[in-house]
Order: sequence, then C-alpha cells, then structure tokens
Amino acid sequence: MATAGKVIKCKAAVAWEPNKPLVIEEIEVAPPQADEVRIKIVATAVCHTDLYHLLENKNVSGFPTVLGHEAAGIVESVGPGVTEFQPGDKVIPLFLSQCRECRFCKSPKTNQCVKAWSRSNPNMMASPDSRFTCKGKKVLQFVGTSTFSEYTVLNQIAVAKIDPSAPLDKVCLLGCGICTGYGAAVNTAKVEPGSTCAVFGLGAVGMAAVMGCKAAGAKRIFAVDINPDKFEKAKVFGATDFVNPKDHNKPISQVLAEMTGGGVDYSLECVGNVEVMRSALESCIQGWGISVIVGWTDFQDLVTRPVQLIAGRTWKGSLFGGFKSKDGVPQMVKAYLDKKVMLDEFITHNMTLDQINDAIELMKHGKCIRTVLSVSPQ
Ligand code: CXF
Ligand code: ZN
Repeated sequence: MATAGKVIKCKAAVAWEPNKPLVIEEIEVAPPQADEVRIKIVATAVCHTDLYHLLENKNVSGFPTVLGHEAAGIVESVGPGVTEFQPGDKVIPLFLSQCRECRFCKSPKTNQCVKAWSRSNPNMMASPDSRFTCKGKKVLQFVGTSTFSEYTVLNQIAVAKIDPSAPLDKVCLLGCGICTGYGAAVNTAKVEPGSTCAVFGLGAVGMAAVMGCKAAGAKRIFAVDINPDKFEKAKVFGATDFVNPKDHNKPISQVLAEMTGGGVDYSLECVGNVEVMRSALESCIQGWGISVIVGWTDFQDLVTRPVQLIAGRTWKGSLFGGFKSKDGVPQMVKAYLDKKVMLDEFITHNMTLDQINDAIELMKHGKCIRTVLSVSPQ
C-alpha cells in the first residue's frame, strides 16, 4: 500500500464535547506501532452504548474522541511484530480483546481478557493514548476501536480476521449488538430446547437474544417492550408471545408468572435499566430460573430481595454474549454466510458517515434497529 508507514489524512466524526452533535472533520491517523494494525473502515453501525458514552461523565476515554465500535473493514497496513494480518484482510474490530495469553483467555469459563481496554489499562489504547490528531489536538480512542472514521488503528489482540467473502456492510453488526444478544441466550443463559424465555427490550440486542433463544430450541419466547411497534420484527426473529407492560396494571413479573405457570426458565434484560433488570430477575421461575443482564449501565445500584435468589434463581451478567471475541466473531460470520443467523433483518436504515448525527437521532428515539453507515468503498 502506498500509504503504509505514512500519516493518513481522512474523514472522521469527532465528538468534541459531551451531549453535542458529532462533527465531520479531517483527522490525521498515524501509522500502526508495534502489535498494531491500521484498518480502513468500510461500514460501521451506531450502537446504543455510543450514545451512552457521549454523555457527560460516562465516556471511558474523555473528549475529544472518535466513538463507534461496531464495524467491519480492511487491513491497510500492519506495525512491527504483526504476523497474523496482512494488508487486504477483511476484519472486524473488537471492543473486547482476546490476547490468548492471560489467565482469562486461557480459561474456557470466560471471555474477559486482562488486556481489554479500560480507563487504566496501558496495554490497549484507551485514554490518554491514540493515533489520532485533529487541528493539532490529540483525539482519544474509544474502547480500543473508534470506528466512526475512515481509518483507525487497533491493537492486534482487538481484531478478528473474517471470511474474505463476507459482505462488510452486513457483518459489521457482529462487532457488538448481534453477538451480544445472541450469545447471551446461547452462551450465558444456555437456553435449553423446549424451555420458555422472556426478552426485555427489543432493540438490536433484544432481537438478537430472541434469535438466540429460538436457535437454542426455546418453545415459547415472550417479547417484552413498552413500544408495541417492535413486536412485528420480534416475530421475524422467533418471538411467540408479546407483552406490553403498559397494557397491565400489575408488575410484569406477575403477568408472566400467570402466563407461564410460575415464571419463565430464562429471562434476558436487554435495556440497560436497573428497574427492568429487577423485573427480569423476578419474572424467572423460582427453583431454576436464570436471568441474564445484557443491557449496559454503570454508576447505579441494582436491587432485589435476597429471597429471590435464595429461592433458587440465578442472576448473571454477560459481556459480548460470552463470546471469546477473536474466536467467536469469525464463527458468527460463518454462521451468517451459512444462513444460520440473520443479519439483514436488523438493518432498518442505510446512510453514509456524513449522516451520523441523523443515525444517532434515530437511535435516541428508538426509531431504528440498526443504521449501517457506509464509510469507505469496499
Ligand atoms: C459496550 C460495553 C461498554 C463499552 C462499549 C461497548 N458494549 C456494547 O455496546
Ligand atoms: Zn455496542
């Protein structure tokens, strides 16, 4: 590549300050350093946690930053020591790394990786480091990815190589929401054939959780949302029953208990709201019910009565659907190519990177499932 080893000037959507529209700017992207890979982003989607991190006090890297973590692209060049990737490889950025060396990566019990980005982890480019500058200022990287840009630089532990025949404008969704929801059902809840499930919140993550419950053989899948417009789509992914909490004047856990003879076997919270997390737990059956927290929120306490757990319910959380990222993402790409998982059905809008603020508005108001932004030609 003619650009290898050089600074690339390109377009990116910069978040200069909290709660403000993103600004399309020309930025400079430095060449990859040791163990890093520079990627041309072809397609990226807006995920609800990008909005969350746009809020004051919520952003893990600070400002200015380039948000975006659900994407697919092509390797442009690699830094010293990188042997796994070559220019031209199709890849998906991973907000959760898999170094394959730490005690978590070596355990089959978890997808946590000790080198994953965090506020304080210098292994990954989180605050204060990045390869981006704009107007002479450093622009920070977001959760090790920053995909609202034509080019980005990632550590190789946060990149998955995928099938070269994969359509990047579809498989970009596997970078976050779809793996998160699907895996929460299949890997974390371990939904069993013939079981009953309830999915709370029908955004992309909830829809994918419904799809996961169906794939695992659930016989009844309750789709729960206060926006009944979502029910039709949920049916496409396999939901069999639809519940709008606004139609009932008693707690939704009671409604579900009455409909199922005691509660569901599995419940999945896909909203990121602590009240909903509690209802989801209390909706699963005593004795063996499993409730999984999938929606993202922090800085808030989670409350229930101990007897809920003493009675035999299990409360779990799931990050990225429990998938070890570098292993799981290429498998999910293959599952899509083999028509075992749906992706196209999640895409309600297609736009370009320049229209990112419109895409954010749609997400804010629950008017889309996924908007795919085309960033660069394939
Ligand atoms: C999130 C988890 C928190 C950081 C950004 C990504 N997961 C999905 O959106
Ligand atoms: Zn996400």
